[in-house]
Parts: sequence; structure tokens; C-alpha cells
Amino acid sequence: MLVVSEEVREAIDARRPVVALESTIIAHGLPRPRNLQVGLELEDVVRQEGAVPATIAVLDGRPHVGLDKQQLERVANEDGIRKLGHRDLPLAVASGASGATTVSATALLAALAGVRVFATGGLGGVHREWTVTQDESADIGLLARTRITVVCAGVKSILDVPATLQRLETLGVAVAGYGTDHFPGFYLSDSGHPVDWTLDSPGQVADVMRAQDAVGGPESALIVANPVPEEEQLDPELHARVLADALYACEEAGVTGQGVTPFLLNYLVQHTDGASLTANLAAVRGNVRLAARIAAAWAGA
Ligand code: PSU
Ligand code: MN
Repeated sequence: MLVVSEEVREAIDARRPVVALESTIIAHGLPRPRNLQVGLELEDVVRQEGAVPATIAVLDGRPHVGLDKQQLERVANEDGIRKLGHRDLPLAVASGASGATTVSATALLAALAGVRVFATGGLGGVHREWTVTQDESADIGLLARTRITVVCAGVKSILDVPATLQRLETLGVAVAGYGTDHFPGFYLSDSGHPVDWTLDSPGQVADVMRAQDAVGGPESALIVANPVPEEEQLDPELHARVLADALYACEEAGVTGQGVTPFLLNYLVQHTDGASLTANLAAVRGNVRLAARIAAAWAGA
């Protein structure tokens, strides 16, 4: 069922470092034409660190692990390309649909292909007003059931961050700050919330991954929360102001379900003169670089 590209297959078989990359950020999280450049650039970052990138998406009903340039172009530019969470995968496969994969779908496909390390921007999580809308990203539940290491800049700051941290605790998903004892805030270096564990090197992360396998128990993920450097973060005051407007606009527009996250991210880009995009990209780039180093430490076992 899975189409694993030759390059990725060879790297997995030879136990060389591989980093899975998601495609929703390309198709639905970033504006065109910047999105394609970013998709290519992130793959370059992985290669510069000596690892193999495995961007994941579903094309014409086939889940792909590792895309060539033409396939990445389809993800970035095809009108009507769907956003696929893990629950959508069988529907897309059976109907021959094409779609970009979210963190949940990407993590699942990566794990099925034998890729252990995955980089993204910010995870989905518990939305504000959750008690009314019941909107909690499927990312969280899937990571509670999948053995993968996700490098992210925390969860998207459009969310209810403390509620999301609580859900991760409840579901038993391991969380560590990378070089920090605070949970990062996606566009911001610090969400203001503490984390219980800090890891300081790729080798330490790989040690935890090995310990996960040694200890056993439920096959859950490890979240490595890597802050965007302070000098590249979005101005916290601008962030607070525009986010409040964005949440209001989203409600006014009646956007729900899968549309909420892309609406909010796009609103922030529009109303910060692109500053949120710059911070988002800095965060993703840093995560991809760190993920490649972790994959190398993991492969070097
Ligand atoms: N990180 C980014 N931009 C994004 C996303 C992550 O920097 O667009 C995507 C991821 O694919 C994540 C999804 O899984 O947003 C969450 O969507 P939802 O809240 O609908 O579950
Ligand atoms: Mn949602």
C-alpha cells in the first residue's frame, strides 16, 4: 500500500538517518508560492545535515513516503488538494483522492514505513473554547498511540496551550523541552508554561528513544519541544493583539473543524505583515535541523 521512494527505502534498510516531513504545512499552512520553496528548502536542510528527507503525502489514493520534485509541486500547487488526518487515510485511499497529511497522518505513515524521527512546525492540540466546540486535534490522540519522535516548536499558539499540555499528560505522551525548561510557544520562544524534562543534545534524545523501547508499555511518541530562537520570534505584543483579532474573525466567519487552523495561521500572516510567517519558518527550519541531528544520533546506535 505504501509507496516508499527508492532513496528513503535504501536509507531505512541501511539504517541511515531519515527525517519524515509533513505536507499540510506546505499545502494548507503557508501561502503560495512561498510554500513550494519552503518544502524544497526543508528537504535541503535535512540533506545538509547528512540525513534523507521523507516528505509524506497521499497522491491519487496512494500514500507516499518520500516525494520527488514533481510530486512536491503537486502538493504545493494543486487546487483542491485535501487536508488528511489519520482518519481520512482509508477514505482517500479507497477513493483515489490526493491530500496533504497532517501531523497525525504523517506520524502514522512514517511509523508504518519504519521512520522514527519527524519534524514539523507546531503540533495541533486543544483549541480555545474547547468546552463548546470539542475541537481537539487528532494529532494528540495519534501521538499517544504511535512510537515516533516529533520535533516541534510546541503546539500552535492559537490553541489553549495549558489544556493541550494537560491532555498530553493524561494520554501519557512524553514531552521534553530542548535546551529549555519551558514549553515553547510556536511563534514565541516561550509559552510561559513549564515542562518537567529538559534534553540538551541529540544524543540525549536518542538515549530516551532507546529507553522508550527498552521500558516498553504503550507505543506512544516522544515530543521534543524546540523553541524558535528569541531573536527570530514574533513580537509577543503583536502576537497577542493579532491573535485576539484572529480568533474573533474566525468565529464571525463561522469557520469550524479542519478549516480553523489554516484560517487562523493565514489571518496572522495577513495581519502581521508576514512577520508570523518569518517566525513560523524560523521555527520549522530549526526543528528540521534538530530532527536530522537526532536521526543521526539514533542511527549511530
Ligand atoms: N505546523 C505548522 N503549520 C501547519 C501545521 C503544523 O507550522 O499548518 C498543521 C499540521 O499538519 C497539524 C495541523 O497537524 O496543522 C493541525 O490541524 P488541526 O488543528 O485541524 O488538527
Ligand atoms: Mn481541529
